[in-house]
Amino acid sequence: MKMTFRWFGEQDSISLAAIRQIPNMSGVVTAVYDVPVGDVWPVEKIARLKALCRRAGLSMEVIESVPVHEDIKLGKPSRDRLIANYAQTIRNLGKFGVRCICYNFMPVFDWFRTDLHYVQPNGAVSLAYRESDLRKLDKHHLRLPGWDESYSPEELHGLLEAYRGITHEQLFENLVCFLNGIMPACDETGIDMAIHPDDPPWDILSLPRIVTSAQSYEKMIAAVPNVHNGFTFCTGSLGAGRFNDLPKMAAKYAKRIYFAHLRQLRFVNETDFFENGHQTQDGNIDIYAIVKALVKNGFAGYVRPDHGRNIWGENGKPGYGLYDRALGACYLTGLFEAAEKDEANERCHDHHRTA
Ligand code: DNO
Repeated sequence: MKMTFRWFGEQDSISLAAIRQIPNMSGVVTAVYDVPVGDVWPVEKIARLKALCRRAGLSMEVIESVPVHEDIKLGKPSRDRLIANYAQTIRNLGKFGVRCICYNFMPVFDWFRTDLHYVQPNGAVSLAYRESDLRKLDKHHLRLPGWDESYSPEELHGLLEAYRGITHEQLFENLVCFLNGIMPACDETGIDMAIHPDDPPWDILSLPRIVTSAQSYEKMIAAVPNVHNGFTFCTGSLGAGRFNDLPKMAAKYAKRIYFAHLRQLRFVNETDFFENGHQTQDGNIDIYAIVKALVKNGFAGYVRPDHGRNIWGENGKPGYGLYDRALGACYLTGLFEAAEKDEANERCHDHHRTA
């Protein structure tokens, strides 16, 4: 396991020096933010980002995200050129030691919450999701901090129209076409693609969503068996669906999970929840069981603490303050240390028993 931390580039209010001081921090997960979606990331920009990380003593082996252009998701004629551009970006990233790319295939919107400032009884502030609030939202004026894309109201309207009539099956076929187009670049560079699940894992605002469950994982592996076609196991996204058994999924796909986003949420009813500190006792996601399942089944990927609360008076980007994510990183490091040592001991006992 390699512990990492998301860094939103030079615009991030959190410095690389601060990230470096978090115990056990190996590197950052970052992106080039000033290239339009669909264009090739120039080598110079990647080199600059890498140099900043290296100077701070941090690696840059994971990119989150190289966004996928909507025309690719929609299967438009321009997709061939856009997929070729994406493949070139992969090749460029490969020159700088990148090992894993996190991306998503959610139409139009990335992760989705209805409240960015949910104040908990203890004063901590976190993100929350309420189904009734979703219905009240004006879907033509949406923007969440942390999304890689932003659209004007006109663009948004056009996109929502373009998705009318796109079925789950078509969207899935477009995903397969995209993956088949970029796998040669992954084979060449050794870069693993790690798809982020849809968050929340069901259709929202009449848009189809296709990466929601163990069945989606099965379907993706069957369609594109190449080992570079893998997953970002985001416990907060998949866990918002009560139908998902996360420890079971972690065990089954441990070797295809190249990146784990570990975070917590607490349900307040069947669909509504708020996000919380990372500890297992703080919510409905059994982080302890997930870490154990990953370790036991050969997980060798990257980990990052995910959305944290804003605590201790911090007024950070919602979900992405420094303090609570740093606490999360320490908690996760402790769990991994225990699980890895238990696993090593068990192997040793098994060896002696059979010797
Ligand atoms: C949310 C993040 C997502 C993720 C993208 C990957 O906090 O995990 O925005 O970066 O879905 O493409």
